[in-house]
Amino acid sequence: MTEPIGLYRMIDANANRVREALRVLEDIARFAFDDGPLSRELKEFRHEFQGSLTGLDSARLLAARDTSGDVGTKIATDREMVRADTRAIAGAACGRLTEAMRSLEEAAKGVGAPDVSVRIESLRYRAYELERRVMLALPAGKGRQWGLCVLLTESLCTHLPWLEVACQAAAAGAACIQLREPELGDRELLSRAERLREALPRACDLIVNNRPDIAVLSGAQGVHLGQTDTPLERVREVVGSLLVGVSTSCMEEARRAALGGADYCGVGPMFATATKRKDRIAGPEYLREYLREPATASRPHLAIGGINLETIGELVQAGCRGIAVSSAVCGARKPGDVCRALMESLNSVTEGRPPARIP
Ligand code: TZP
Repeated sequence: MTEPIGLYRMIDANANRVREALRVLEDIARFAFDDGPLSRELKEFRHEFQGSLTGLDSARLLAARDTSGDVGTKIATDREMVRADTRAIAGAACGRLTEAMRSLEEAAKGVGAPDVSVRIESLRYRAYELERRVMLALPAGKGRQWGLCVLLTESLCTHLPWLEVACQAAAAGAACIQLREPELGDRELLSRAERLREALPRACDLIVNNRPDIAVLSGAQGVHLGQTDTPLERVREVVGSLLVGVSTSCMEEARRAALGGADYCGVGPMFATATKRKDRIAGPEYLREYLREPATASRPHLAIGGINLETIGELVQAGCRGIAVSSAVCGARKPGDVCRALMESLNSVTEGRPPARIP
């Protein structure tokens, strides 16, 4: 029996769709969000998908291709032409990916390739999981999901000058430095923020704690607010499109921050810490809640409070993608080494490696 050429066209077209959708997602993870582990995972998935087609006659697939005769190339909906932001592009690519896999699965059965169909089906289930990971990793606001943010406080820098700590952390890959000096006079704070912005690589964002004015004046990327600081909506009036992050310790605060347009949320305290006295420890369960609820999960997070190489494992297990760390980095003899080890732990689950060992 000769299989209908239409099924080969379906397979060819949908295989192309899958590859294209994966390429779009990979490029977003790589170029828009500098997310190495995620872009690697997507690349590996693309290669695996290619392998799953083994058994299909590739010459026959190519012979069946007829792009100019495809009646569908002229049909476009208005919605296809509008993508509000990078996240919307990723969402559309995820949808295309799983739908194309389903169509491919059916067509493969029709050309007598049930083994290909079974392989695609199991990859499709993984694609749903991948979609979840991608959409959680991509921020809803304009902020990106930082891996490591170092809270820089001079009094905690016991071995090296504060600027040296910041530069070593950034060189090791910290994506953000938050200048946190509640005791410092305005002039000195502004001067430090300016020195930091000058010294840090462009890839490393600078956030000023609780001082929208200093953030704007110094050319920082944003400001971080606590629950008792000036309200987010009022700070927006001053900082415009700069990033605004908000500390949260429960879902009610997190939902309010998300609704108010926070670009990221501090989520904590995860563990007891001497750096900031807190009456209540929110704990990793709060991070799990934050990541379960789409309205908050789609916003970048920074787990905070008592995070070090011993405690980070539990957060990674909870799905943590970003951490804010102060004493473990500022007080280290080699801040760069600690940053690298923390980031290695953070990425260990997605890369399938065990968490980094404590040096
Ligand atoms: N907010 C909640 S815990 C904390 C802040 C600012 C301190 C985090 O510092 P450390 O030393 O990493 O525990």
